[in-house]
Amino acid sequence: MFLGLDSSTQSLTAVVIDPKSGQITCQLSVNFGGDLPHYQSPSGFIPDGSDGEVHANPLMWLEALDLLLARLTQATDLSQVKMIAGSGQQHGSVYLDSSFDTRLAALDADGDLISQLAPALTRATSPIWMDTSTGAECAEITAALGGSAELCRRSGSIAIERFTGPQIRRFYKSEPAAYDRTSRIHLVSSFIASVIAGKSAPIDFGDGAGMNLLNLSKLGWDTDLLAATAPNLGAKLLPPAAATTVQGLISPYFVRKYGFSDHCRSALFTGDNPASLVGMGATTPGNVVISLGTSDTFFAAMPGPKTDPNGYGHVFGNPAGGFMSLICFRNGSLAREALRDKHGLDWNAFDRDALAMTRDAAGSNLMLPFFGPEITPRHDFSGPVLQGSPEFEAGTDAALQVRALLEGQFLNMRLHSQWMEVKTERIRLTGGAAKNDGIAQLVADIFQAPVERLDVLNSAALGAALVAAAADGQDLPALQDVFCKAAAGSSLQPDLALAETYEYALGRFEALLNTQR
Ligand code: XUL
Repeated sequence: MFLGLDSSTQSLTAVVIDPKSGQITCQLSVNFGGDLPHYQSPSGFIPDGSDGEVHANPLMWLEALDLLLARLTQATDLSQVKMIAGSGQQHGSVYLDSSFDTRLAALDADGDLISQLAPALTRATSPIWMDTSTGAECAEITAALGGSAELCRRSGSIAIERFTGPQIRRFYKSEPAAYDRTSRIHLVSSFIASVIAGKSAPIDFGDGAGMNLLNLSKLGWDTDLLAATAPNLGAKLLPPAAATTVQGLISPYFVRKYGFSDHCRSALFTGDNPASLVGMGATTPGNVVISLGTSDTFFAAMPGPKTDPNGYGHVFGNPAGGFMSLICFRNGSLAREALRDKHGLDWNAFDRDALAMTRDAAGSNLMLPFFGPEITPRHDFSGPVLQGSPEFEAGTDAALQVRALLEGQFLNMRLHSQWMEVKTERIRLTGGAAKNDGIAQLVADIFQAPVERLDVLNSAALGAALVAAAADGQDLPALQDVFCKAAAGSSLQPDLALAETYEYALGRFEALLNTQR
């Protein structure tokens, strides 16, 4: 059996898989807000930070680990687990002094993790991916590198506020003495991996690429980026490595306390998005995952480290080898909800009926589907921009606006993923709105590729369990065929007759977008 752990923003989740039976044998979560209310972080972070700061208490993640494993012992026989791997919310960072590794090596199973590891923290709280406080630091790092294009070419992304490098720089500038006392900086993923392994674990290429510090073509820390970020930073990071690198036996703490076998080993942990790519069975180029949530995300495997010349998309390491893109669209379900509420519709009338009623109008009316500022493309929209028939523009026909909004969202995705130069052969659709057949068919038609939907609940934790199995020598594609199957009857083929319609609409959409810049 293999255990995958995902330390996300709101919860810590375990998925246990048994490749022999092809079954997920156990899934359990600890919810930070609900299970650990004393951290006063109802949504997994400390509310009301100033200046765009969003931090979480790393001790909460450790306490969740003890609690989750205690619960797992009631649900499954942990002595059967051969390998553990995991994932974490990306970009978040943990700052530790030189006692961290000695404390890890000496963990006493009669005590708990928080009391034994808390003294090693040089920063009481960890900035996480929701933090937007580092605008000045992003500008400084960009200037030191001679511009955004060079930074993006090297690291896979322009300087991004939530990325770890700018966050480290802000810490160095605001608390230089604490920065000096820091001997090890971990991501959320490598922090938990270190605790499991009983020694500091390297950051993997998947999560490491979310730091504005990793040189993608060299797969090592970039000396110029390190120097532009903070002094002596290279010494605080272990050399990065592939997610499937085995760390050796897990810490005796977990063997004694939770009944793991003393042969159980651990692999590296990666970011939650790279792990989801594995858990969605999409690690081969040509596969795309579209997740429809508060924000929509598009991620896909890529063979080489190609980067987005516009700097909207990010490039991370793919745990199965090669690279992956991640493109976020802020106006996801928030825009869908705004239009639904504007016309007083319910979800059925919105997704299903409106699309069915307007099939003949495919591609004819255009909407730039942005109800507020967008990041892809980066622009301060204050509302959607409409171009089409009078009844569409006036909003007297709500169904036409619904179709144009949804078409606009997926045309925008298609447009802003072209830089990858990977032909979309299959789309795996996930997230709340994915259940709707009308939306799924629209995605198939606009991308002209088959769409499948998966029943996977915890794609990152499942992906981590699959990485654990791969690190133990099992064949990842074969495992993905078993564990990442499309839900029965969920697959939809594109309507080939609409290929030209949407090709033409794509050009007009781009032209309309260009009028806004
Ligand atoms: C990715 C990002 C988020 C976090 C969420 O760049 O910031 O998806 O990984 O956990």
